[in-house]
Amino acid sequence: MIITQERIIVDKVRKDFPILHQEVNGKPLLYLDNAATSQKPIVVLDTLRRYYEQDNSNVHRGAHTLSARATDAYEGARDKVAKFVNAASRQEIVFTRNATEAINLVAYSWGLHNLQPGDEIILSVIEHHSNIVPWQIIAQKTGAVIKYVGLTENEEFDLEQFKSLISQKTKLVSVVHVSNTLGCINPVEQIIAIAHQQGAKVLIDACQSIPHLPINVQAMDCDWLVASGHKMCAPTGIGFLYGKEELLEAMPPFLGGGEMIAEVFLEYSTYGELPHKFEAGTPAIAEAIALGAAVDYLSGLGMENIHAYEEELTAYLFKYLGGIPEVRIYGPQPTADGKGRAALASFAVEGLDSSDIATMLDQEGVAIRSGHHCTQPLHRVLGISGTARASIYFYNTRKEIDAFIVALKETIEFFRTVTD
Ligand code: 7TS
Repeated sequence: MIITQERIIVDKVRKDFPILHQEVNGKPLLYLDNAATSQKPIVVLDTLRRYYEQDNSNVHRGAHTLSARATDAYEGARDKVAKFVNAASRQEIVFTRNATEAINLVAYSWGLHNLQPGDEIILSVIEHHSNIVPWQIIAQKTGAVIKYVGLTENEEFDLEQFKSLISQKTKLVSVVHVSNTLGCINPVEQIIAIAHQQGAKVLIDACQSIPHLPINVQAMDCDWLVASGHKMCAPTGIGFLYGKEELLEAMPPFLGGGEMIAEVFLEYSTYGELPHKFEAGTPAIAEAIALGAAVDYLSGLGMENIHAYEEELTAYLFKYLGGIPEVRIYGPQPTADGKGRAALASFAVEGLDSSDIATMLDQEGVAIRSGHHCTQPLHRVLGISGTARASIYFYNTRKEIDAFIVALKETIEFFRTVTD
């Protein structure tokens, strides 16, 4: 199916999302907080319900039929995720609670055991807190040093500065693919190639790219990639780590317990095969199976189609939001046809607090995020304490953007008259 026309979205796709069809504060809900979490299509909701109604059981342990069904569905979801990102094998996909847990897994398992005093970790000032704090903890424990890539004048990842920071001392580069605040799309293929020339490993935070763009981990050649299911139409409580098999093989377990062992003795234990070595305890079974359903749903729409439609909406959003004189949008400008950045806009309105804007818009049924979006260091670099952020997904429409712009203009006008 090709989604390039809004009619198809309104006629078909929006019907798949029951939550969108409601009023909030007496106005039709206009959900523009998709970078925080996406809504869930019926097929995902049905998958959760069907699992609990028909198959609920624990995985990898029972000889009975329900356990076999639950195990097949859970492992089937792993196959779907592996295919979705084009992993070389299913062993390379480890289910985690979310991207944050996946980054911590790499930090504690690989970082703690491979970094030495004086080794360097390169991050960027654009990173979400979840790709900063775990490395700060590991740097404190190992004596490794963190270096940060800054911004270009265009408010994008400074590739030239990255080239000047990287050296033989760099052991790890951990960077976001698409920024949740600036919306810039980082040149990850180049970053990875440069890092590999110096012998450094690369982790890619794909939280804001995988819901919107086709991802191919083999083509990208990243060493690890992390994502959260809840931003890509799946439930909360499920995410995943992709890792190259030989790397995961060499990494010690992150958490110990049931599910991840081969044999346990009183003195020591041996560990299970990949990926089970990293999945201690009863996993989020229903959520993982529902992630598989979400991946099927997204593949059915076509990631290329989703990306193309979102580019149209990006161009539209920037034309009208950027056209409001009091508004300053952060991050790079898209091209006239919406290319070159993600479908979100973090913005400030002169003299207005971002939380006041979001609270006022909520009265009009418009859901946007305000504050630092878990990128406090980036906001400090930009010299601001917070921004308002409208973030789009493929079920949004131009009509909704129109309604958002009207509501925002009214909000700006309201505050102007109150302060005058
Ligand atoms: N990395 C990026 C780029 C993110 O945008 C987020 C969440 C995370 C990591 C962490 O994801 P989690 O599922 O492990 O919590 N970003 C946002 C946001 O922009 N607004 O709310 C959450």
